[in-house]
Amino acid sequence: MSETHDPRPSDAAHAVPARVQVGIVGAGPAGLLLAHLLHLRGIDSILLEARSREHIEGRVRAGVLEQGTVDTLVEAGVGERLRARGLVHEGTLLRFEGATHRIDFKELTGKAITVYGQHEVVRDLVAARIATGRPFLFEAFDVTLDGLATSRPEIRFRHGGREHRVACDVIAGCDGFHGVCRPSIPEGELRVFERALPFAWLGVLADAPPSSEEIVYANHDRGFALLSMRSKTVSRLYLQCAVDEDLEAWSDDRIWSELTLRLAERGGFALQKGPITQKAVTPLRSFVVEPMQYGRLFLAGDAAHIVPPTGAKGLNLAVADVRVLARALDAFFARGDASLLDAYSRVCLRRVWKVERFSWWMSALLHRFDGSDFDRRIQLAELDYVTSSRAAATTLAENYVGLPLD
Ligand code: FAS
Ligand code: PHB
Repeated sequence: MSETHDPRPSDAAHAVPARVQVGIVGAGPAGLLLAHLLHLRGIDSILLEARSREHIEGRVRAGVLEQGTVDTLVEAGVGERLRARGLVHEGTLLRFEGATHRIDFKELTGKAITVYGQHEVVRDLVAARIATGRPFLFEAFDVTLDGLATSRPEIRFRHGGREHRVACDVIAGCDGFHGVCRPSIPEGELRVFERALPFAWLGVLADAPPSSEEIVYANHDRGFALLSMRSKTVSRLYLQCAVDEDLEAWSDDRIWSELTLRLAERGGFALQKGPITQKAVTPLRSFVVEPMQYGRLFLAGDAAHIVPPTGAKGLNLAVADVRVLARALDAFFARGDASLLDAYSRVCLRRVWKVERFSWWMSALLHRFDGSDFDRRIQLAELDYVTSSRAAATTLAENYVGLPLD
């Protein structure tokens, strides 16, 4: 696929309007997709991102897109590279006690997933935003929000050495777990639900052809391992590690050696190795705030919730939130109907909690816990049940490919 040269932001994209209908903080998948869906509905917005374009387009994170996410991106006109480069998977592999079992998504649900890096999704949406000429500012610093409980909230920020303030009708907090929007909500307004897992993931990106056509989830006595990919020549792999794991203690050789042990198969399994180009340790947590809104501020994606990545849900949940928010904002601006905005949290949280449940269940199924021998037997029995019962396999499959979108 020949790479068309992405347009550079026009001057219009750097012009800061005095007011907009929607101020969007954060240009990850949530903020970028919301900006595009609003554009398609003729709703104006400003999109503010703290980091540089190069940084957000190079940030390797999620890799699995639900069918609904793919459909959303294609319907929004930003799915061309995704359709050309995405790897469609009709199943996934669970490996435990040296044996491999396939969960056949297509046969069980009629759907598939697509492996396509989050950074590629971001790249496609950045190009689409720039092509609209609407305000899009990278390296926007010191964002603060005011007047959230009024009908004219404001965003203040610094950009290009100047202070700016933009009056909005609505603000979308799409600035991720560490952003400023959620903390801008007054103390006592939010209820936080949080649970940390007692381990983390050491994730690597490697210039090595994937050693499996489909994603492999391995539950091994030494710990969990995941074999995924970004293309036919780039592998994405993860190892369960300690929460405070010292990355410096993990040479490439040690990583490959541990992955080889954990992904081993009774009939032999050759793991293709190659130069590791990125490595990082990511903590695993579940986190939800209720409600996901306050006054004219609406939180979407990681700003509102975090799931352990075992179920490959983080990015997909952000897309689901944004679909609900875009439809609600369309009703608000087109007809003055605020009912969908009022229902935003309730509608999103129904899916959020079902996805939290699935992500937690997948994490409990596949990782090694310092539990009793009894716990280990129960875990292996659950794996045996999931891979030998159509009903049990269907529940995994229908959650993994994505529950129906609202
Ligand atoms: P994001 O965090 O992607 O985007 C928020 C954006 O807001 C960022 O660009 C940030 O720079 C910007 N921002 C923050 N503060 C700001 C401020 N004050 N002003 C302006 N901009 C600001 N999910 C999976 O499904 N599978 C995975 O394997 C996986 N791996 C992950 C690895 C890591 C290290 C992390 C952190 C997350 C991972 N996730 C994974 C989850 C991830 O994919 C998120 O679910 C997804 O990025 C959610 O998208 P957003 O809600 O847009 O948040
Ligand atoms: C990935 O490819 O990054 C990936 C795949 C499956 C997961 C999590 C991450 O469950």
